[in-house]
Amino acid sequence: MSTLTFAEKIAQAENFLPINGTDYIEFYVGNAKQAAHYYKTAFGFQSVAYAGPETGVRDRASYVLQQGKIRLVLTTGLKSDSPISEHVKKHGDGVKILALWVDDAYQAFEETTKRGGKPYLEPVTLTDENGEVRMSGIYTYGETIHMFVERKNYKGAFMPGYEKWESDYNPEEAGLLYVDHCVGNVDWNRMIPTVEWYEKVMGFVNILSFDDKQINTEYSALMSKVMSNGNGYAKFPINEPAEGKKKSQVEEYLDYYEGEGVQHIAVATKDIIHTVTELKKRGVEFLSAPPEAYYDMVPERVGHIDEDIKKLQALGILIDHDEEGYLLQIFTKPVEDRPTLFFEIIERHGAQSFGAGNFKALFEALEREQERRGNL
Ligand code: TYF
Ligand code: FE
Repeated sequence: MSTLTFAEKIAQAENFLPINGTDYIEFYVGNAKQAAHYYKTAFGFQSVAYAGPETGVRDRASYVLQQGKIRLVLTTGLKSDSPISEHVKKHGDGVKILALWVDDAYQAFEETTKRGGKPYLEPVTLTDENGEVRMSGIYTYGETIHMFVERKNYKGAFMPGYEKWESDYNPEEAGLLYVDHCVGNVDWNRMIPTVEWYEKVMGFVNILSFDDKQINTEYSALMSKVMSNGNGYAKFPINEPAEGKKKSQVEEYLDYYEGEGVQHIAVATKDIIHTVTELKKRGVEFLSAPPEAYYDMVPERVGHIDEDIKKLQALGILIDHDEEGYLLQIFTKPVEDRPTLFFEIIERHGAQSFGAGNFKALFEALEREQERRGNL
C-alpha cells in the first residue's frame, strides 16, 4: 500500500492538458424530448438550451439541461442513417461524449493526438452574437469521445447552434452539484491498455487500483483502476470483468451495450438524505439496501459520522471511509431498459476514495438485479 495521499498522487500527473472540470455529458438517445422530460422530472435538471430543426439544425435534436455545474445534453438523430441513430441502434441510450472544459481546445487536440489520441473532431471555432466556443475531440474507450471545450467568455445559453430553451415546466432541483467521476467498462484484457492510454495521451495518473481479489462476491468479480488528471477535477475509473463463478456485472454491461462504454456517472451532493429522498419521491429507482447487519457494523467500521445512521439505513445509503474522512453513496438501477448506464449519488466528507468498503454490499445488490434479469 502506498502511503501517498490522493493530493500527492495526483500532483505527479503531467500538465500538458490542463482541465478545469467536466463541461458537459452528451447522451445519444432514441427520444431526446422524452429523455429531457425524465431528467427534469426525476432528477431536477433545469432547461437551458435547444438545437433542432426549429433552430436550423436538420439532422438532430438536442436538449441541454443543467443542475449545479452538471450539464447534460440529450441528443437524438432524426433519420435512420444518422450516426446518432446508428449509435442508438447498437448501444441503446448511452453516453457518447464526456466533454472536458479546457483553456485551449487547439492545444488539447495537438498535445493528445501527437501522443496517439485518435481524432474525432479537428479543432473548430464556433461563433455567434454571444461570442466564441472552440472545440476538438478524440476517441477514448469504445465509441466514447472526449471533447475538449474552450469557452471564450461565451455569453449564450450553451454554444453557437443552440437557442435558449425557456420552458413552462420547471421541477425543482434535487441538490445535485457537480460530476465527481465517470466510470468506463472495458473489455477483457483492456483495462491495462486503457490505463496506459490515459497516462500517455491525457497525462493522467493511476490513483487507486482494485483487483479481483478485492472486488468479488460469492459469484462474480471485476477489476478497477481509477485515473485522475493533475487537479482531480477529471476522474475516470476503468473496470474490466474478471472470471468468477458466474457472470460479472461488467460482462453483463458489455453484452447489452455491445461494447465498451460509460457504466456510471457519479454526481455529488452536499445533502444526500435530502437528494435521495427527493429522487425517490420522483420515481428514481435505487439498488436495494444492504441487510441490517451492514448498518449495525457502521460505528465500528467507519467511526463517527454526522448523519443519523437510521435515516441513511431507511434510504439504503452506503457508508465508507479512508484515512482522509468518510463518504456516503448510493446507486440507481440502470436508467435504460438495457442493464447499462446508472447513476451514483455521492457526498464526500474528506474521503477521496470510491467506497471499497461497500463493494461487497453493493455487488450483492447488483447481483440481485442481475439474477432478476436472468443474467447471473
Ligand atoms: O466508482 C467506483 O469505483 C465506485 C464503485 O461496477 C463501483 O462507485 C465500482 C464498480 C462498479 C460499480 C461501482
Ligand atoms: Fe463510482
